[in-house]
Amino acid sequence: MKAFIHKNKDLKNIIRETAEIAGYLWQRGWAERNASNISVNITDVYQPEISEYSTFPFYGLQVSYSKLAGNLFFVTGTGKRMRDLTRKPMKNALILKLNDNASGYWIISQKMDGENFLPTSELPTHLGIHQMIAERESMEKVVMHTHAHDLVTLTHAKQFCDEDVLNKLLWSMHPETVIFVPKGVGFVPYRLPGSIEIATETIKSLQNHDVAMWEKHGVFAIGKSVADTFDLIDILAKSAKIYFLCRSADFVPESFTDGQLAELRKLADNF
Ligand code: 2HA
Ligand code: ZN
Repeated sequence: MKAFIHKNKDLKNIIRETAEIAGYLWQRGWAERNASNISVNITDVYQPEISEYSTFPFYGLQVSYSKLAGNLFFVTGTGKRMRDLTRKPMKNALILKLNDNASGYWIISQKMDGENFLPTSELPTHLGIHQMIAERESMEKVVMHTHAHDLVTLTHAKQFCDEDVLNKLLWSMHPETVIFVPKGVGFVPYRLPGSIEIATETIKSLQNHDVAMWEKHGVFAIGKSVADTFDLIDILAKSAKIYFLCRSADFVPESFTDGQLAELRKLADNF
């Protein structure tokens, strides 16, 4: 581990928490092979001197993220496994710093002559979301993508590929979902993973929600910490699971009544 990480308690805690949660993604069965990726904006936690990074490898970006100029991110690596990240975070994730016009980044956590790797293939979506967060000046620091299969399964049925239908279903299965995911989920129709198109649609969706469901692929969520972000997905996945358990027991769930939902929503408002 690089000396600057060792010396920074806050940064070490973020890395430790990400490693722990990466293990949960794997245990949940949401992170097969290299599936899932996480990025954390660590600009408030660490700012290196230019002499510490100017000689490191530099990579250009397809799109410039002007609001993120000079920002630093802890990001999982492309092709890396969440289960490996749990044991060896800095061999499976990296720290990058955007340049002053945000047209590219240095990877400042890797050895110049070591076995280097690039950030997640979903980097355009991650940076686009962080840029949206910076524009509206809200407090989220974390973007998480994972293949939460109960939620993905829902999006294989046309009838659920609709934001209102999805939210009614997910809120009606479990009280926690109304309380902890009051903004519900956004729905992003199928687009090629890693593309600018899917990034654009996801950013649009996350303007009004903390979680966006990608049709036939996975979910993207934002939060203040890695644990909080995981919790949002975990709660929604629980709702979907209850629905499928009812259906596999061969009955249609009764769901909450409108009155019960309204009562829960009031509780959520005061939470
Ligand atoms: O990190 O999940 O969508 C790999 C993926 C790409
Ligand atoms: Zn994915």
